[in-house]
Amino acid sequence: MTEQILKVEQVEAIALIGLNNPPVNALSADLRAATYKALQILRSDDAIKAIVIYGEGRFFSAGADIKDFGRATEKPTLPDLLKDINDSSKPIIVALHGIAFGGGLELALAAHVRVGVSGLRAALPEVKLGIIPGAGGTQRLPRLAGIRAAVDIICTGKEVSAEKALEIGILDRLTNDSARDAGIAAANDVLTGKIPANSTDGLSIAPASTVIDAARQKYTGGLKAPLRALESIEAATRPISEGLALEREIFLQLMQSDERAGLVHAFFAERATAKIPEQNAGLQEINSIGVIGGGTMGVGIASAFSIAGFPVTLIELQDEQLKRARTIIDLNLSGALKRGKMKQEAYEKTRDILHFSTNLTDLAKTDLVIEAVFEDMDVKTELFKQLDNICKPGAMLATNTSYLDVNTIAAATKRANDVIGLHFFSPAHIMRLLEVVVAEKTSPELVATSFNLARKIGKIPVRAGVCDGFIGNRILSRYRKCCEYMLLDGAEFDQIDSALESFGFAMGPFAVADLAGLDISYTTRKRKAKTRPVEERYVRIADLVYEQGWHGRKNGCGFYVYDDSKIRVPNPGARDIVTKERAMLGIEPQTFTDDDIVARCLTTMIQEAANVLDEGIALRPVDIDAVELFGYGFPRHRGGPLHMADQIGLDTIIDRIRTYAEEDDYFWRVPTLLKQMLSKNQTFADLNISPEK
Ligand code: T1G
Repeated sequence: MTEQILKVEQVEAIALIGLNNPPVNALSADLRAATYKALQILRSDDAIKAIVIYGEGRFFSAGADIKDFGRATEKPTLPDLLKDINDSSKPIIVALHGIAFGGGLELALAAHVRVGVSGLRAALPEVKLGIIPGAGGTQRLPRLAGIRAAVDIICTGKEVSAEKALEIGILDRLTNDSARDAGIAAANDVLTGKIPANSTDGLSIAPASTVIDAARQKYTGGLKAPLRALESIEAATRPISEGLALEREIFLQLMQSDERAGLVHAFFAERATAKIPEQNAGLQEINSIGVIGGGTMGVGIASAFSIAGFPVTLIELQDEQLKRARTIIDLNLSGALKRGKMKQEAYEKTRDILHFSTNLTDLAKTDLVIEAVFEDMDVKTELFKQLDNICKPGAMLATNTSYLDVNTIAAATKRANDVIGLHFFSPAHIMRLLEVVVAEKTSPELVATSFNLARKIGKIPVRAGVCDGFIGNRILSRYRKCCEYMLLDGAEFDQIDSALESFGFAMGPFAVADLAGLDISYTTRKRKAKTRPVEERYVRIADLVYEQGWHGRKNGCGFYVYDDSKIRVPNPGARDIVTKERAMLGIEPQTFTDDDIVARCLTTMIQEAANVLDEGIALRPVDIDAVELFGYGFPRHRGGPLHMADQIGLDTIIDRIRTYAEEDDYFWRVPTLLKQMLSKNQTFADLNISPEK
């Protein structure tokens, strides 16, 4: 094991330890044990005068092995290993390239000299996982870079460039060599006295209470980790042993928190969705993109591909609409440039390869065409018939429909295997989720190609089957209905919004409805009225609000009244509508606590998610969590509805559904899958490991 996981060699008086634990050089128990042992052997060898640690492969290290979280830590722990490094009688030089995150960076901070290779990205991202650096980061980073920089880096988890790391004292030197060569050169300079080798733990720093106090005011977003990190950083002015002990105590406490479990689940969810049955299918070459429709979605999709450097042709019916689309795409591209998502050169090149046309035949040679026109089946099928005639054989044809039947759209062509759903979320150049909707005849190559493309444009693809609303909108529709029922039955709309916002959603459902435009949802409801089951309760409140001419934020009034500052105040007229509607239906308003509101919403999301899973619309529970986290604003630290279902317990969920069913046994029915899981004592996490039920 030692030989494989570490590459140890000697160059004259210098020993080299190469970390070799693909794919990310995670500091697993085996790697720690091997490094600890190698250091002992090398230190006892008189021929060795200095030791270099570097990373084999793509980068230095992504830090502790996140898969080990929640398990007992095997010895030596990372703090043990790092203390051993700091206390080493022989100088230890760490050479960093690519990525040095979390425990990887902490390892370097404990060494005597740090040399970086250009392009290095350093970070202590632990707060993003609900914990604080647990191997000296909160004590050693302040000693090297000062409290202000440490607070900024640790409380946000943000990345620091190689240049910045050099400037603030994390690095002693920055080079363009390979990490191994840079390490050897630095070790030679240490041995000849050109670079001093210092013990970080021996450094002391002055208190900076104003910095800490200001940060305390800033990190009040409800997450525990940034505030606990501050507590630990504050202790860096004390002797190192005391600071390290406090850091460890906080770290171990946070390791047990729901916040940590949720954030780690979200980390793995982001990556798990890529594992699909089609992952080994061949890829189609996609070098040009056509987008049809210059509305919000079309413009966002065109921007997303342009930002990633693809040549894009956008089609609209009229010059006027094209002009508007061009202006917005320009704004999106310059925004991406400003945010550092694009380099200047790429920005200019992209603008050169962005075309606008009113002529569909301009897509004749395009590799991928995405339709983002009006959400109407007749309009879409007519367009796909035309595309079938215009597009070259083998071109990939995608619809951005958010709920229509992709099988029917595909059947409008004579090449259904070339048709797929690519459901983007608005604003499409920002939102990370992409539902890849696989229709009956969609070829595996198309699915694999879509996943590959999604990654290239920075999206998180989730595989979905065909049904009304796919994964996300189907669950959203249940959630909204549940909120409307509570509104009619006695909760006020602003209470529902604020309860869900306190839970962690950026906006509650009624504020979202105002933002999206009450006119849009009104039209959708009217269109769906014919197919609405007669047994289903229908709440007219949103219709009545719209019929007053209140369209939401766009005309300053909806459920709320908005002034120029966009501060919302409940609309008394909307309140009045609610009261009258309750009275008209003879409903005696009941009291809902904030907890009741959240419990009902979560329960119905879980209920619908279980049906989505059972019908095979989603591959695994984790795919549903990913959809909710990356497309629907489900709070990341909660991990997603099915992660929460496991925490709450299936028996509780089922009990809740049965209790709510006493009011409405059409809406509240226990899904078959939940009953089966309960009888087999299964959790959703079990289904992630083994997709078959
Ligand atoms: N542990 C375990 N697995 C990891 C991992 C880690 N730290 N980092 C990545 N992976 C897996 C990942 O799940 C994926 O697996 C594969 O590696 C490739 O990753 C004591 C306690 C490093 C920038 O938070 O930010 O140190 O899906 O697809 O795009 O204080 O991974 O292939 O099966 O993301 O090139 C702090 C998290 C740990 C770093 C590489 N470290 N990782 O991105 O590849 S806590 C982090 C990342 C800690 C100490 C504390 C990124 C990356 P699979 P990938 P990538």
